[in-house]
Amino acid sequence: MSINRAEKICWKKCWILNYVLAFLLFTIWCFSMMWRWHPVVVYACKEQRSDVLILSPWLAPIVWNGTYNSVILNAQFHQRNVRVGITVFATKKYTIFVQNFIDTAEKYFMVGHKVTYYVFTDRVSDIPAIDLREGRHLVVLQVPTYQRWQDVSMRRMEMIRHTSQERFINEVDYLVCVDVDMIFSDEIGVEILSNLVGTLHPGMFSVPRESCTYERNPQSEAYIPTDDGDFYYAGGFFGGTIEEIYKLTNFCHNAMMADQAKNIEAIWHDESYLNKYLLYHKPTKILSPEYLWDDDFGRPDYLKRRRFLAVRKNHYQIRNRR
Ligand code: 5GW
Ligand code: MN
Repeated sequence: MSINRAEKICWKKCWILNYVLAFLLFTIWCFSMMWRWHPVVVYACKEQRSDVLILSPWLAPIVWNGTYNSVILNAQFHQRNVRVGITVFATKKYTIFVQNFIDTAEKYFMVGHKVTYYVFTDRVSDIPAIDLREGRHLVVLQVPTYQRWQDVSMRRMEMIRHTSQERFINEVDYLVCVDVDMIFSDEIGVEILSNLVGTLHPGMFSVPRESCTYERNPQSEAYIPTDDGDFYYAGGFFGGTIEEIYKLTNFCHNAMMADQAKNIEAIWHDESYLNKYLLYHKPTKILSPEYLWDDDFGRPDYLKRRRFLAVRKNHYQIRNRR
């Protein structure tokens, strides 16, 4: 009888002990999971933005400072050994911008990744030899001189389309196509890479769509009705995979040629055709104006970084004299 009672107490104790043990193990497991995820979650959410739109209605991320983690993204893109091409046009006097553009890009653009600069110019001998970091190359490509500046700007589409088939497809995975009268003044990395990428125009940010400077002439191939349009994209910064860039530049060039045959030209030249394309072929990623800023637009609160800045130029000197 007494032995039986002793056994019962022992079993009771064992059950309590088991519960305590299970609870302890569960707590340890919880802590280990927290430890595992803690740094990432906290770091990624450190500066979550609530002051700006960070997701488009079709669920494309809008890239702002504080919305991504470069450590994670760099690891992802290194794993894929991604090669990035950057195209820039410098004809006539615009060759003077090349040195500063590349010098600052060496400091800030895709640091640690494989980069090829493609400089299109009509003055090959004016392009300086520039020291580049390891894994980075400069390719200078000869292009014709166009007299009208509108043609200089618009013909970029045709030349990018042509070179996509000829070279880019064999040499790089992503292409970034930008203006040359710019400098890099903060980091621009793989957070900008995606299938099709447009950049919000710094001057048209937060403007209602009916006030955006889309082409409003129904005769033009770039026509966008006043009750349509979402974002207004800048002509000076777009990107994507070579296939997507081919499709984009092919559309823009063909649309320009169709308009030319009708003797019309869209209000903002290549930018108008780009906006038409991106309205009906939605970008998979959108860059905030951090990626294309001009100090003429001031220093609004939402702008935490100025990564790619327009160089102030003397319009008369740079454009009108030889
Ligand atoms: C552009 C306007 C007037 C006269 C000349 C040009 C011009 C532009 C040029 O002579 N050479 C040249 O290479 N370009 C290319 O077109 C540059 O890559 C330049 O960044 C781009 C767009 O022209 P921008 O930068 O003058 O236009 P905004 O709208 O940025 O001022
Ligand atoms: Mn420019």
